Amino acid sequence: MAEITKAVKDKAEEKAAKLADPIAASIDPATQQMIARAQQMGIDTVFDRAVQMKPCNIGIQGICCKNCAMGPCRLPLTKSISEGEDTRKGLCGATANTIAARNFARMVAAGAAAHSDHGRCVAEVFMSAARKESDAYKIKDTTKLLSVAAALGVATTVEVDGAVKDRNIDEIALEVGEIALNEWGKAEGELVYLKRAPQPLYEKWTKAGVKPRNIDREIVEIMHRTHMGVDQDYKNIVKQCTRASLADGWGGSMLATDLQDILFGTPYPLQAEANLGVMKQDHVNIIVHGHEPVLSEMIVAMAQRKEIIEYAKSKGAKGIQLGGICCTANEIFQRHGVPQAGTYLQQELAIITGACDAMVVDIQCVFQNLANVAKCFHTKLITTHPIAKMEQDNVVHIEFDEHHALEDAEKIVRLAIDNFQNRKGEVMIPQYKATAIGGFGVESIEYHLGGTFRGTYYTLNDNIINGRIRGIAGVVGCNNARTRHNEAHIAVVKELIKNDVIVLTTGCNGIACAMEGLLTPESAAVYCGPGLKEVCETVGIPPVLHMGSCVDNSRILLAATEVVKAGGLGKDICDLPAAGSAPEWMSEKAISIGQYFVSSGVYTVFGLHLPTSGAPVFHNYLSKELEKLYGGKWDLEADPIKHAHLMIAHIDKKRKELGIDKARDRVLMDMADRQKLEA
Ligand code: BF8
Repeated sequence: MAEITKAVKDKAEEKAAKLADPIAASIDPATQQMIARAQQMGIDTVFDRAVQMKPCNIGIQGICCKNCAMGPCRLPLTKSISEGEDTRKGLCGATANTIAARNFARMVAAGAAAHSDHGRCVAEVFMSAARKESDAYKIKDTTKLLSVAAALGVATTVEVDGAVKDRNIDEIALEVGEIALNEWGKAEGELVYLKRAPQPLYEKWTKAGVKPRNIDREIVEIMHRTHMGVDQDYKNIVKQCTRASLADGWGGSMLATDLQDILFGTPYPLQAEANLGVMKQDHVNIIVHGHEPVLSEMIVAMAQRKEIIEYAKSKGAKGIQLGGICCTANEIFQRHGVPQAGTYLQQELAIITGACDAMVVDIQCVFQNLANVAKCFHTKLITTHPIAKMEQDNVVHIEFDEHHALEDAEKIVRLAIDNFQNRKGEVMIPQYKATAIGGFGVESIEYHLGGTFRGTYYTLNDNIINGRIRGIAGVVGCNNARTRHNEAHIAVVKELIKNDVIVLTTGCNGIACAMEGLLTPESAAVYCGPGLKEVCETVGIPPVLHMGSCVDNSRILLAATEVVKAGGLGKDICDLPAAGSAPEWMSEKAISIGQYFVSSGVYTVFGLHLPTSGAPVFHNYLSKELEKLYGGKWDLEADPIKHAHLMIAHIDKKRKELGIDKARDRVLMDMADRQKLEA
């Protein structure tokens, strides 16, 4: 007995001694500094936990089935299996393909649910604004309202006595809200926004029978099909993955983006800063973390009020400094220029500065360990969403409701201010931050690269055709503690822009690029190939355009559609010299995004690994066969340089197919040239 106790103790001590090497854990000096500080203070972070706990080698390959109580059934892939006949099966007989496809489908369902439930919450707040039930939320961007109304089939004019007049804005807003909310559960038909896609893509979806009927139904159907003993054909399961993912990209996420823009303003380029160095020692620091701008917008508004700033000063602070983590950071950065304090993997580190007076969280990507870290400091950790609470007793729950949103925001901000004087111990804010320009979207790209005069994507297309811009890449997604923080994000993006590929970024890749200084026009001279550099310098844009949060990947779908419409680059998204990437993905949302990019015609490369590798036939279906249906396909490459070159090779292949593989400039001819031609 004594021996067992000793062994357990030794194991615990050995585990405790195993800490992350800060330099190996992140490329970012601010992150390295905070990991080291946490270790000195005896506080564990995700980086240490990643060293101490290895992932399950079977789960990582997608071949563990725990969908019934006869299992979990684990079907490890051995060398002999991959080379010979695959006879693996679970107790019920489920093959590795069925199991991996079911697991993959459940990831799509969870990801689509997360984005779409976020969208639903925004739609409900939108309705309450349209009904004028809330003082806090108003219809802010009427231009966007009118364009969304048109996309949803809502009339924007009325005929009165034979004359056509503009319809009342409030009436339009109400109808937009009703139609939008109906998209989650309508009994018949298909999602309205599918028709925003290029016609050939819409026809592919029709032919394949994958047009989503309503958002909720497709997610529920995945849960049904993957229940024990239902769908046992991986191809049929993938078909439902496509339906649910399209319900996310062209449904829940797109509605979230549109309605957020109407309520809070469509982003236009603005400047801010990024990284933990944005926190200020002599200010009340409030970190807003999560996803729904419904919450963060109110905190931003409240923190700017004169009486609130005075209150902060009365407590000895010089002011209030807001900062964002995760996609909330992207939301308030793109609309207000609020600094981005950090990526997903930096959430614990913001508290470890000792200067975080409150961390306010809502939904998604929030570590439960924040509560344990907050316990070591004075930080108030405040949950705000009814569906996302924490069990730890040091967490304060202030439930946010659109009917009293400003009161809730005031309570939260005052709590943070009151907490300023409770700071204990030394504050250490890493002195690293970078300037970043964000706020690009479908509308602002049209303005910058097309001009209001033309009002199209003409200039962008022209520069792709003449070869100055080789192609377009959407690089998006998370950080993952199983790989060095930000290393692959930055390496992939730098390799792409070096090769004249313009990058559209969202999510934590957007924050990583901001921290690296890639979101500035000046970075073009340092990192870009000559063609992209010339375009960026002429137009005054960064080579990496920040398009917002993860739900805003819908902006990338619409931007790609605008490029198709502008002409000269094929008839469908799959014809474009374009590719997608998620170098450090980790969340189920990323899988849903990947699937809707692929099903919209985009060649999409993920880093790290995919939960499909244990079922090679299923993996091949995703990485080869889907292209025949939709023009897009999955790929996997962990090495960031090879990853970028897979994308570039695809872009070059598309350029060749379009007949634009040889760079050609438009030639200005004088009379002598013309006479030569005529001769
Ligand atoms: O939705 S990129 S780590 S923050 S999941 Fe999460 Fe991934 Fe960051 Fe936003 Ni998106």
